[in-house]
Amino acid sequence: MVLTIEEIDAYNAQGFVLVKDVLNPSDTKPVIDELEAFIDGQARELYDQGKITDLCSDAPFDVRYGLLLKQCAEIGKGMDIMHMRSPAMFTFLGNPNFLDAVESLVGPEITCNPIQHIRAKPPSDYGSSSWSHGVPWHQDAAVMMKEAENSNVITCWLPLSKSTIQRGCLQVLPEVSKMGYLRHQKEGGTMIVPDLMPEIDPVFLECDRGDVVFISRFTPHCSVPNKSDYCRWSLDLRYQPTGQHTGRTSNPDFVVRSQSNPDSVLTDYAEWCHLWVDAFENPRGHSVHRTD
Ligand SMILES: O=C(O)CCC(=O)C(=O)O
Repeated sequence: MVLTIEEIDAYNAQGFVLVKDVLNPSDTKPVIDELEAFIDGQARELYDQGKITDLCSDAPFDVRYGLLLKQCAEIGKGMDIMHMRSPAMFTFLGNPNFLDAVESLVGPEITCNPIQHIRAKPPSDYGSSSWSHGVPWHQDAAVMMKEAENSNVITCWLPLSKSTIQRGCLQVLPEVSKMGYLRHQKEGGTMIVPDLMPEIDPVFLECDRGDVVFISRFTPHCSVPNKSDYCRWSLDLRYQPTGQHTGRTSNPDFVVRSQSNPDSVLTDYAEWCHLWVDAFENPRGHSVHRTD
């Protein structure tokens, strides 16, 4: 779905835009099915090892992960895009419906930036899972090398289940992207130096599966712990014009759409897996956060 002129203008003015119903349920269903199968596999292994006693097989997608986490923190081990390297995820990264929206902000030559995550954000008092306690205020320009400061990397944040204030939805500071990069510190997790935090009221981006939040690399955003009984599931993916610096040279980027050179588009799933395995087995390049 292409964005309207109003949505593009809103993105340019505010540094973010929340677009409703970009995706159909059929766009994300294969990814959710894969996640459910992954969790089921992990749960069965932990059950066989005596580390959990209840498989919670009947619990829905936005409940089961939390119930399993309560029993064993190992449930989420390896659950991210680059480690799972699952076929439906690879297909989704090039989903034409989604890329039509991305093209509205990035142009027709599109590269998938390697900074990308699956986030399961379970109820924060159910145990420790990497994202359950939220993330501090930061700009995504700070999780990239400074060489990428001028790259038009756009964060696409997609809920796979309801994302509400109670579930710790994304918060953004509007219109701050115009200030460019703000200094970040390492203490407390990569975060904007507290004295430099603009005094602006945050916007809470409540949204649901099918919606997409587009955020500029200079838009401060954060999320707080999930206080509900449900798991907030999301993907955060990044896309950029082909040829610009990715800010993460240790990890593989690839072309997902090209008018000028259609043959450059990576459609080979095995090759995508190979690129990640090679990056892990033969480390090179840089993966640094831009903190003082
Ligand atoms: O999903 C969240 O809670 C935070 C996401 C985030 O910080 C990001 O995508 O850069």
